[in-house]
Amino acid sequence: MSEDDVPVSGKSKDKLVAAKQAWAQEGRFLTGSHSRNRLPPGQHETVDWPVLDLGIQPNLAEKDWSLSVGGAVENPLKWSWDDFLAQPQTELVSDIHCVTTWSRYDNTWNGVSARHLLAMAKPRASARFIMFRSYDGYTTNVPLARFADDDVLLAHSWQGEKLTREHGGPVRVVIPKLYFWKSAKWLRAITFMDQDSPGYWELRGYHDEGDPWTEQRYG
Ligand SMILES: Nc1nc2c(c(=O)[nH]1)N[C@H]1C(S)=C(S)[C@@H](COP(=O)(O)O)O[C@H]1N2
Ligand SMILES: [Mo]
Repeated sequence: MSEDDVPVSGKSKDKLVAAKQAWAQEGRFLTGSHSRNRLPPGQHETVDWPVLDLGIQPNLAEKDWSLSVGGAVENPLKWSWDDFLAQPQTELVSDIHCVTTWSRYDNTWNGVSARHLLAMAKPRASARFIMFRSYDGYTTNVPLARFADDDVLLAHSWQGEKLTREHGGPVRVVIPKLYFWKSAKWLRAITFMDQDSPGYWELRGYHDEGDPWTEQRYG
């Protein structure tokens, strides 16, 4: 009996091999709480939530906060805190992937979906990119298609509590499918643009798009 003469053969053996290969790729049956392919390459899971910013943490009372939406849109907006809370509210759960290699699973966010903001502001057909501007002077750019994803929101709460000042309260952006530097804290304005333009980290060697799944860390 040769090595190849195992009890399964032909088509059924091929199927078994294909299935086992797929399990390996998705980390099936791992005893950890998450399958391996939940973690992008080069990342590790953390349970705490690190704080990363430029060292300025604006201290904004809700009454002093507003969001301006302009540029290539049919309907420019300016929302006060009360206006923001009067928009339809949404809850989304997602993972954070920071370019400094930590990932944090299962963050519950509450706020206003990007889809709703787009429906209200009505970007012109020419709009392809957006720039976020924050109260600390930070900026970051994303393709409009990334902002239009169904898991993107402007969040005021995390795990059922108001966002703290250090994590970007009153309102921050959350774009789960990009590295977390794209998720602007202390959001002040959103500008729709026909042409791309780099933000703070994009001007300093970081990738223009920042997809963690293809390790778009540096530009
Ligand atoms: N306004 C503003 N937003 C920002 C930053 C910043 O310095 N200013 N840092 C970015 C970076 S590099 C990361 S990793 C995340 C960190 O968010 P956290 O401090 O809530 O973890 O915010 C992003 N958004
Ligand atoms: Mo970051």
